[in-house]
Amino acid sequence: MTLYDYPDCPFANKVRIVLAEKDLEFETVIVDLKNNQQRGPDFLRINPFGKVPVLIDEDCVIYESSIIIEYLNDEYPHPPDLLPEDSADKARVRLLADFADRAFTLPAMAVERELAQAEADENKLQTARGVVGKTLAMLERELASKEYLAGEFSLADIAFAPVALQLNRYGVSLDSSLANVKAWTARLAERPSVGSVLKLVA
Ligand SMILES: N[C@@H](CCC(=O)N[C@@H](CS)C(=O)NCC(=O)O)C(=O)O
Repeated sequence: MTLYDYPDCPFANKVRIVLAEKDLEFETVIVDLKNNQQRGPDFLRINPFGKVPVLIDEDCVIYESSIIIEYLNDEYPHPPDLLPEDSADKARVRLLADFADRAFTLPAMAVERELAQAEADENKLQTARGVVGKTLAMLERELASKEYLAGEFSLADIAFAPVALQLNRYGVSLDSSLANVKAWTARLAERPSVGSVLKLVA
């Protein structure tokens, strides 16, 4: 198995956590995003969207991190199963995982992009951090009576973990109103899969 990756890409980190959970061996190919290797013809033949991560498993080429992690859970069903059994619960996990990509990881990356500018646009920063903040408040409510987002550890937790455990990178901190989120990030950090993949700075 080969993972086309880029260091600290939160989407690739979701995949690496699932690979670690499943104890799967893989090779890494680093795509040089800084020099636009993802826009070259060789990479676009692998992923027409020109983005990492991409997973190649024998003759199966998969891109989009949410599709890759579902594939890994299907193809390597040995424990842990990272999706619940019940269809409605499964749909809920998928909704949360999709929400993580759209309303947490993407705005967090927008913050990072802005911080990398010589002069950050304060309005853009505030807007993107505001979206991250609203999602943290939603997580706080979700986690009121649960250890993990779906009760048991699942793909939903994995989808949030790369940003949730590296909030300092985006200039966001967990204040006292986010006690459930704080306890959840501590639980996530204790998992060997998560701890081995993420540089834990939150
Ligand atoms: N929806 C994609 C997003 C992947 C993505 O945005 N990857 C970034 C790196 S973290 C990338 O490849 N950026 C290169 C570019 O957009 O040119 C997924 O979930 O896999």
